[in-house]
Amino acid sequence: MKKSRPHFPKIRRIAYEGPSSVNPLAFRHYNPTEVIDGRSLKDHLRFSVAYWHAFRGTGGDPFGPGTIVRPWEQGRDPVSIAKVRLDAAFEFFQKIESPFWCFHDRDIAPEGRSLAQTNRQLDQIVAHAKELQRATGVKLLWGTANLFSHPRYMCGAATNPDAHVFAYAAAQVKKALDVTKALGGENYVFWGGREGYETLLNTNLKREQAHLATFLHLAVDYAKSIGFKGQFLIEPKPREPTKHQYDFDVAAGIAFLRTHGLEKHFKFNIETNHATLAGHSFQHEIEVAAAAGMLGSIDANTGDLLLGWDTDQFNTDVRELTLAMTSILRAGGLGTGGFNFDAKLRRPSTDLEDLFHAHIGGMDAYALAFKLARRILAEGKFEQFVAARYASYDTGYGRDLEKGRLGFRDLNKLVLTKLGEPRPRSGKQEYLENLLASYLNG
Ligand code: XLS
Ligand code: NI
Ligand code: NI
Repeated sequence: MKKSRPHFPKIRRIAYEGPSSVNPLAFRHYNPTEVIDGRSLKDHLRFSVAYWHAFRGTGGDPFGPGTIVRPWEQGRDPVSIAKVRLDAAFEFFQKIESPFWCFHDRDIAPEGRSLAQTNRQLDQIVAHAKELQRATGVKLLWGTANLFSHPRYMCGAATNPDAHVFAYAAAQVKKALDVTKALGGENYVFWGGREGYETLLNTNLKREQAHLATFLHLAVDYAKSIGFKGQFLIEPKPREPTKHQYDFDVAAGIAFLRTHGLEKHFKFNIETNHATLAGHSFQHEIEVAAAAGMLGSIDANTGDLLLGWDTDQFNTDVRELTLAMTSILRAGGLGTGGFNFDAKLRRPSTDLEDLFHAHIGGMDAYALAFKLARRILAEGKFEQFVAARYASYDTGYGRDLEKGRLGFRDLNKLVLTKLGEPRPRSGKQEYLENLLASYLNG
């Protein structure tokens, strides 16, 4: 492949300089080649850059247009621009030491006048992406289809009241699965962008949910037919853009998948900002998915608790990430998943360099959280506390109870004849919070 001139000429590959470094363009905690338990940190963390934010984000918001102008966005032919943009992106992935990237079909290639033309354009870009992946070693964490931006999807895709739109969305996802497979994607994500409703006055909720399930079954069948082995992931979000989205949170997602016989085929892609929009903590959503054996991947970002929407900021809150990481590690990790920075620059962050600062901050925070969580788990103080807290279920009548050997009559007799009144036992929250702080603050 011919070498073009660099798109980030002033920035070299970001190096690890250690915790005492004051260089803002260096890693302080993320040392990609550091080997832990026989695996490099790069392989443990499986970071990914989100193409839509990093390379299609312009800083636009409902109150004004974009502010971010990239030097490579020049020319008339959208397909040629898309190719150069991809070159810039892969230079960035390498310089920021990200082993993966993620995209929506419409982020990487422009929509044409017909689906056939759109698909041809997508094929051209995918061929180029394949070449760039080969040349750089950067891999595809997941692909997905944008079923929410085009006006045809204003009332949903799989849940659209018009079967014609359902059919169109199916055709689009068929193609998105083809290209995700062609690029070796390790997962495929369904985020139900407009799969919900604005008002129940015009909505048949039961029928829409059944259509969504049908759509997912068809996707599973098609993936099988083409030999796509990637993991399917549902990304829950309670609202935005619609008022109510069917994949509200992980618990609603599990209920939906089980109701429709889809639970074997899906896991969850959990996004921090979506968790908090649903009124949960990030760690809560991870625990709920892990308890069901359905923890898949992470969309790494954060919201702003003073704002009620998906602000998609880079997360540098080591406390929150350490808690999340302990739950992830305890669950056995993310498997084929990874940490995808579904996060964008603030509107006034217009320098090319800002893209580096943003990802360095996110990667360093996750790397530090990973190390802290490993220490916490290795020392096992919280695990021991929690185990002791439930110890009454390990022996005697507590064990019989867990095994289903006792009924209400037995328990009633036990209390009346032997046990009497339970003694209060402290939950020791403040002690545990101090213990956590001692790990975080050294
Ligand atoms: C939007 C979602 C979206 C998905 C991919 O809120 O986070 O970016 O991750 O469609
Ligand atoms: Ni996301
Ligand atoms: Ni989001």
